[in-house]
Amino acid sequence: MHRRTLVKSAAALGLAGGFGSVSLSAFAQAKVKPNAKSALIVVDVQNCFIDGGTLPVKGGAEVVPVINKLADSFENIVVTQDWHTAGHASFASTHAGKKPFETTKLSYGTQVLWPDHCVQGTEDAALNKDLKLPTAQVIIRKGFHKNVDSYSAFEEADRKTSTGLAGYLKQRGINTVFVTGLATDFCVAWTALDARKLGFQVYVIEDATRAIDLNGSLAAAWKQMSAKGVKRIQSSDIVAA
Ligand code: VGL
Ligand code: ZN
Repeated sequence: MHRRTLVKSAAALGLAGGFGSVSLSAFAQAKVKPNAKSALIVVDVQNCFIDGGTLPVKGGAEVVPVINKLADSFENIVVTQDWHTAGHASFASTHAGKKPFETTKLSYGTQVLWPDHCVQGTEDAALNKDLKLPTAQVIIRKGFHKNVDSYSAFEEADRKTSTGLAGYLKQRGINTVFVTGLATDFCVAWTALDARKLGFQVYVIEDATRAIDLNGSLAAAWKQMSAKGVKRIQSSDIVAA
């Protein structure tokens, strides 16, 4: 770390001015410090994306304790839910002759087709019961227009329809988001990329995410995110392991 960065982070941590004895261990434990203008975004930690659900992400349950612990470091928490109609356009079963994980063309472009998942009001679409976020302030539901998917928490796949989240965050003075949840290469990545596009500082907390990894989608997502200035960090950068 360069000296100037070190001094700046020391100031940010409130350590400038004579607390020499605590400084080094404090750096090791908290390289990134969320503040009142930061929000934790918890993407789609729903039964559908966890073992026993309709579109399970490998290791999906493992993000839950990591996110629960991170929550203590945030004043602002946003939760999202994938919330599809029955017969949604993103479901393979809606398209004759199509199987899950194939693609089709919809009005807005290529759409990956998924197993039926996260149908509104079902237990499958509920937030995982082990997720403990009593201080979360808003739940954004997405993907509820039958003919349009929405991986991103900000904008639907037609690239026109807003979910309202950007306005909500901006009106509350939030300028930095930390994205976690499922899945790294779909809803997390699209949310992070849209947040950058909308002018937020963006961190993805890697060990608080798990991926679907369809045909190299995970590597592609990280490449795109890093090209757009999304910062890739670990939960240990924020809270002691
Ligand atoms: C997601 C595929 C379909 C996600 C949602 O949450 O990443 N992936 N719907
Ligand atoms: Zn979905």
